Amino acid sequence: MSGKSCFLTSAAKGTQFPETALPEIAFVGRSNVGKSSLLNHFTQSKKLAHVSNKPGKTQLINFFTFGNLTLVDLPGYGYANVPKKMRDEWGNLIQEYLKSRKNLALVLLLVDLRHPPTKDDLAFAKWATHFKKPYLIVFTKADKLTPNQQKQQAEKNFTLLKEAIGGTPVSHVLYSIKKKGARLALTKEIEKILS
Ligand SMILES: Nc1nc2c(ncn2[C@@H]2O[C@H](COP(=O)(O)OP(=O)(O)OP(=O)(O)O)[C@@H](O)[C@H]2O)c(=O)[nH]1
Ligand SMILES: [Mg+2]
Repeated sequence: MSGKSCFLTSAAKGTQFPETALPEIAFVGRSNVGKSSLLNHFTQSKKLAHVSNKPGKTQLINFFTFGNLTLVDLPGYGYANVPKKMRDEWGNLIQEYLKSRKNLALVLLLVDLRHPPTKDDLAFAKWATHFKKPYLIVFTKADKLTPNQQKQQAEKNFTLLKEAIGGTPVSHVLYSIKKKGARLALTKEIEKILS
């Protein structure tokens, strides 16, 4: 998976979603899990999406073109001290997105490998099954654990997520923006699902 990447547009509501013909892959997960970082690393472009130490950096839906794909950076959920109104707006926007994008081919659900999935991760994983789109769990920040810990954590976290999802088939892959091999492993999984 390669090609030129460029920013397409930002959307705060459905009417601002761009009309595109390419297969689309969305990145979703709690705030600070590494969505924007993964997008940059995966497309090998350092400044495509904004990365921040401050959770909640990405508040809009951002669309990018990458080769013959559209990649979509969705705003993160579950950061602390968010007023209910904002949480509801987030839910409505994501719902509108997941419902309306005809070319949406895959949802990547990012979960921090180091910690058990949060209440919000589990709730989202379950909710996402309603939209009947293929999705893939990506465990991020793998470099922060030893190879042994990575294996153990991935098994534990994946079991919890699968329990939340019920019978919907889903697979998982590990990712780290510090490891070159991560891109290849994710590319292979994506190609399997899109083929
Ligand atoms: N060590 C390590 N740090 C990472 C990795 N991925 C992301 N980070 C760090 O995690 C922090 C958050 O990354 P972002 O990519 O901004 O996270 P996000 O999910 O886009 O956050 P929001 O836009 O707030 O939803 C940054 O400090 C990144 O450098 C990784 O694979 N390894
Ligand atoms: Mg972001």
